Amino acid sequence: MKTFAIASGLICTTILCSVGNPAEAANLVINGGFEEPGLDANTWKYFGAGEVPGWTPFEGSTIEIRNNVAGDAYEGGNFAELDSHAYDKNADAIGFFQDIVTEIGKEYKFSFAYGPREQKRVDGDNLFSASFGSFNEEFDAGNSTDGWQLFSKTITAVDTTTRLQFLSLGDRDTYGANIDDVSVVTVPEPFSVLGLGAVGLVGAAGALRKRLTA
Ligand SMILES: [Ca+2]
Ligand SMILES: [Ca+2]
Ligand SMILES: [Ca+2]
Repeated sequence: MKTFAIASGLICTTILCSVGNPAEAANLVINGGFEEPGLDANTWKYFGAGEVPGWTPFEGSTIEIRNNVAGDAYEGGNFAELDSHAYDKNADAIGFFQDIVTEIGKEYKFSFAYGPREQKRVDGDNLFSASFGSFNEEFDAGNSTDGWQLFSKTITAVDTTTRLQFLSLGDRDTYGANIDDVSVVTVPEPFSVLGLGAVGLVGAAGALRKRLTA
């Protein structure tokens, strides 16, 4: 009876482990939390192309990164403000992107945290869009007193490179939504989950046999 309980525990642990850990899969987004470049506490700066690891501003845009100033980071010390600073107000798009290497037909969980700019000046300051591959959605990060919100969506890749992008919408007044903790992780396929479960069952059965024959 005790041996059976131990074996059952092994099975459950193995299955739970294989099902419950997708969040621990490697983040395919480089610098998803905007922790690079490092900033002194309570300071902010804006950056051009090639200055922020992983991220590229759209032509005419910059990438503004703030370290716990006009809002606290959701993760780490830094976050990005989409309606950045010192950009070309006539640019086609204000925002930034990152191209992710993906596998056609494979599922990916795309997630990020978003929040409103403190001291926002007009309604619509915190509007933005997020897209990843075929997914594209507009968001309103709310009012200046609202906190961080989390969003996640599973998408199936249709290309070997999938663009992840955030665009600032609404007034171009340098005040807009904040983004942090951007993540893209592979979703385990049902087959591999079952496969891992089967490995666990085989291992548990082996442990049970060993106990019974010892
Ligand atoms: Ca961060
Ligand atoms: Ca700004
Ligand atoms: Ca704005």
